[in-house]
Amino acid sequence: MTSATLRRATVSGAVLLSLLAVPAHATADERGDTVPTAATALPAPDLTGLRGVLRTALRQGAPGAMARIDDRGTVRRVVTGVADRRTGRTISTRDRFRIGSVTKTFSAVVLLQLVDEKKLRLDAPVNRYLPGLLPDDRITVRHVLSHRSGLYDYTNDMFARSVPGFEAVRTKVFTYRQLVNRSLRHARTNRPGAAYSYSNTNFVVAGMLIEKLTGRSVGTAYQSRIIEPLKLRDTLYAHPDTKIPGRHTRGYMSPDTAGAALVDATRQTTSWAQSAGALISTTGDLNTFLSALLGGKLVSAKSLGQMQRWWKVNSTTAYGLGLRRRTLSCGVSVYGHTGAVQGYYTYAFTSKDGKRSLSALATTSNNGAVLNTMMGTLESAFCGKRAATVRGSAVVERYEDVAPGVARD
Ligand code: REY
Repeated sequence: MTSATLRRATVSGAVLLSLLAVPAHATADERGDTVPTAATALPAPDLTGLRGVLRTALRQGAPGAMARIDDRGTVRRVVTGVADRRTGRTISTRDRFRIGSVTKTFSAVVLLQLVDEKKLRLDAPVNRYLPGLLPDDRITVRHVLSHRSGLYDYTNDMFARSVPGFEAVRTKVFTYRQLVNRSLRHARTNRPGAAYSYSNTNFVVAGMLIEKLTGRSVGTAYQSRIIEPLKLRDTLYAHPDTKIPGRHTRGYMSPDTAGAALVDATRQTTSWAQSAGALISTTGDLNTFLSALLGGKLVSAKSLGQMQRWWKVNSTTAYGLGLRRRTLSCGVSVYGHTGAVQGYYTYAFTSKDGKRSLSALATTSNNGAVLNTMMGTLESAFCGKRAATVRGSAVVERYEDVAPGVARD
């Protein structure tokens, strides 16, 4: 069977993995998985495929979907659907939206800058900087930024019932400590450092570290350390304001009960997330941010190396410090994060050298089908026509970026 026939056939995850080309000069990382390091040219993006992915997301219930690729100065934009179901305005890549956990990469960058400034040590206990905060002195800053602290994700029970859970916190303003306390009511998920378990609590602790070490709010830290230097004119930390200022797309959460109306989730404090997920941005700004990060413009080479000490999560993904690596069906690895706040699913990833970036958004959430479909935007943007496909849509593994129970099948 040729690989072309294989790609047309129904491909299982195992077969798909055997199609991944791993060059002989791959390096072993922290957990021993292999990563291609050669700077091979990327295949051209497949814009027809990208459009198909976005249309599928619409069919599956997203009111709007869009993607923007920035590739060495060339910008490509694909949009479908509406920014506002009431007015019917077409969605635009200039629209701002809630980026959810892509915020975690911003928080990690601020902390790595503080490491560069010798104000923070990755292997020091969190409790050295925030005395008595955590019940275990062995939990380090590195454990927190790599989701290996074992701190339970308080959003699991907060959003066990998606719509009522959301409505209960939509306009609430939490202190960081209240969020950490919600986590500490539960047993830890693992011994410090021993296992990866995605948890928003980690990046609430990250926010507390930022505020303790800078003496200013996280919003000020993002502003002065990332947003201003990179001139990200559409990126802002509005917490605890409920509005998205300026031109933006609305976000619509899927209801828990089939057939019920979509919930307009645009207005919310996002206080349940804060430094774990409350930033607002655009596809263009996210591409600029990730290109700058992987291009070495935000943290020192040493710190960028620390952010890329990978912990294997599954066969195709690994987590560093506030940064995820995904290996796509064509063997290309991409670096970035995903976000899932009510009404908005975001994918923001860049190539190893930061020179090609993709940011994509679907304006719905609580819809596992759309979440998985949107992963196909990475395949189209970085694998082009080499993306493995099954009956026209990109082959992707199940989504594992958010806390258990976040996506719905
Ligand atoms: C929040 C719930 C999920 C989303 C979360 N988001 O941890 C962080 C991220 C900041 O990764 C909500 N899901 C939804 C549920 C599931 O309510 N029961 O999909 O709208 O960005």
